[in-house]
Amino acid sequence: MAAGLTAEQIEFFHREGYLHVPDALGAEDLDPVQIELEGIVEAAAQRLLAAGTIDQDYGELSFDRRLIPLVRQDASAAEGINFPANLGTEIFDFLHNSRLLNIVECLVGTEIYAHSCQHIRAKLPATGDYAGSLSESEWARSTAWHQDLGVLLPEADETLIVTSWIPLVDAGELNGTLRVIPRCHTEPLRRHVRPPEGEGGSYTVAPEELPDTEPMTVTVERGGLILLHCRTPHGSEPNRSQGVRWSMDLRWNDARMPNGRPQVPGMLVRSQESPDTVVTEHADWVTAMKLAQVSRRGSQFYRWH
Ligand SMILES: O=C(O)CCC(=O)C(=O)O
Repeated sequence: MAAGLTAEQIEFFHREGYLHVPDALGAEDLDPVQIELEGIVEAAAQRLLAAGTIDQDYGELSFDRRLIPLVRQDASAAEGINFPANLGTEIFDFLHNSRLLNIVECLVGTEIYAHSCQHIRAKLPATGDYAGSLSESEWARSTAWHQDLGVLLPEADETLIVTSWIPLVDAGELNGTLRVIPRCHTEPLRRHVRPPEGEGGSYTVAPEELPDTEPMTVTVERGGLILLHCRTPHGSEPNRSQGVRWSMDLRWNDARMPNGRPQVPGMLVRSQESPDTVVTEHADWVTAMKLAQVSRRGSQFYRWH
């Protein structure tokens, strides 16, 4: 089991702009998060069964299958999975996971802020018919090339924000694992544009600004993770497998630095300087997140016009 990162891994991250860490986490770290997600899917199935929009609850299907027939009949089956709908106690605990934070600390230092730009993704197989407007939502799509700094405000330009991309199932080429363009993170931020009308999605690197460097497809087994520099272009292909590609992308930065998303609170999860201000109460996090959903309305989220 990895305890932090080795000097070689840290050097690789700073040279390449990403790092694959196999066996970073164990079942004891990931299973509670998965069980909580299974509970969210179960609750959605029972709600939709009662509402009559699905024909059965598909409770016999495994974690990587059950959501597919549910969403095919009612796209709202996936609504409770991602932040801020999902503010469960297990994901809260995972944001404080000491194995994960030991790794993160090697890159961002001892004052660790869990950035509010974070996602839990159930990336569904891209083939087949889905109900409602699912084809326009993020669940069945590829993720176009972008730099995470490109979707944050310029106040974060001097901050190292590290993404930890953590699959809950084995992730490879077939189910649309992460792809990265290495060794671009020391260059200026590339211009981002909105995808063409009707394609939906967030800002992406303008096509003429894409680097020539060959992208890498990073295969990660459950328990492994990918660390990404916030200036590393990355994206993913559609999920062409028969199962759901479950993953989390959680971001971290030095809490004393601007994080580029001031409208939504993250939380301090580890600190040597002010340990008393680490958020340890789940209820405090939930309250802050719910308040932010109301108070951020109308504020500017992106640097591009
Ligand atoms: O999970 C994916 O397919 C894309 C993740 C991503 O773009 C990110 O973590 O910024």
